[in-house]
Amino acid sequence: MAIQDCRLIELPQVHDQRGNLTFVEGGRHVPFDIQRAYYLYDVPAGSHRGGHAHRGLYQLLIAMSGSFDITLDDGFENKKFHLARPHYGLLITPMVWREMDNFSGGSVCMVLASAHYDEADYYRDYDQFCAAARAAAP
Ligand code: T46
Repeated sequence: MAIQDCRLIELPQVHDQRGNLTFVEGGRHVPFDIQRAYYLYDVPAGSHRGGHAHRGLYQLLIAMSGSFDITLDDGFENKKFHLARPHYGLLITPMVWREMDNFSGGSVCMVLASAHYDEADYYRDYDQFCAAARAAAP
């Protein structure tokens, strides 16, 4: 897995006079079964989150409200995304380091994940992550 596999996914929107509705179906709009949802909210101005990579987890990050930046790094290259609309999700594949910052006031980040929480799936040390990513590269 590499940074090229991470991408913005445009989700369906149903518009009518009552507002908009967006939905996400596992295996259809995202290439994994959804096993967990969690959300980041009440994030103080200037906060940084992330600072880790996952060994096997796939995730879709959605700015449900407000906006924030995410920088991805696969040990070889970086790519920065700005999430600001709830009908776009950022797919993050395994073995990609992520850093999140520039949260706007009142922002909410919802994450759909391919597995239950498992601390053993995390790389939380950047040097260790880079060594593993480079060792696994073809
Ligand atoms: C990611 C970004 C976008 C749980 O107990 N269950 C959970 O499902 C999660 C996600 C976290 N936790 C615990 C683990 C830590 O003790 O909550 C605490 C804070 O987690 P963390 O420091 O990893 O939070 P973030 O915002 O830096 O990262 C999270 C996810 O962990 C991560 O997978 O990609 O959001």
